[in-house]
Amino acid sequence: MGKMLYEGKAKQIFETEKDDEVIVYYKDDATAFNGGKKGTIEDKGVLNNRITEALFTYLSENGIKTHYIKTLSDREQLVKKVSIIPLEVIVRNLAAGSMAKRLGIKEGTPLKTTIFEICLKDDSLGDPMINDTHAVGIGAATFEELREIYAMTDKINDLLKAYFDKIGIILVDFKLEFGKDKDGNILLADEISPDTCRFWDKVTLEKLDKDRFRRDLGNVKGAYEEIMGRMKKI
Ligand code: U5P
Repeated sequence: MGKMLYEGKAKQIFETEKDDEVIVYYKDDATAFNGGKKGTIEDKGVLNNRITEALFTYLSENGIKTHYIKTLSDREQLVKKVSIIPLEVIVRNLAAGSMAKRLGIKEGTPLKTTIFEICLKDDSLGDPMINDTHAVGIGAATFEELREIYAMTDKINDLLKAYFDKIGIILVDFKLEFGKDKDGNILLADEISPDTCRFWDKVTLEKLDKDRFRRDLGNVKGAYEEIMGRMKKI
């Protein structure tokens, strides 16, 4: 494998022989609360690699441009090299997590419209929430790029909600990241997995995502396996 270009909390990025492709390696490490809580979840890297593979393939079959090229092994994907737009785009279909807490709303409360939030990707600042004019003002993206990102995000939300509904899962909220390829095209990047989404069982409302780790609910690996197992039925 080539030189490691970057190491994040849950993934490592390696160079390849081609300068426009990189390898993503999925680790078992888990962090929460901006690194304040650390642990490992056995086989999480394998599960998130496979879950992301299936979801990025589904999204690209439905017209979403993504960085995903192919899966190389249980923990490795080949992806297009992009320059990451330093924003985390969060979609909320139901109130939960930080928004429920910040606004004093009970988790699970329906929302009158889908909520999009953007946060600046900066660990040292704890990924602060910003608005569109902050993002443009500090040079993180242009208004045109934000328009395209929101249009893609809206379509991704519709596709993912429909997908998970078929396997008895409510997509409560999730986080996306986007990057630009060498030609300036905006591509969906990073991962979509139980690390980056809240998944609740439609009937029991059981949490099947990283909140089991964040909140010490136990059976974290089992929840990720449950998501993978149901996805295999599609
Ligand atoms: N999220 C991430 N990474 C972050 C912050 C949030 O993937 O650094 C995801 C959570 O998994 C959740 C959604 O699905 O974004 C909203 O998180 P929160 O703002 O309620 O914590």
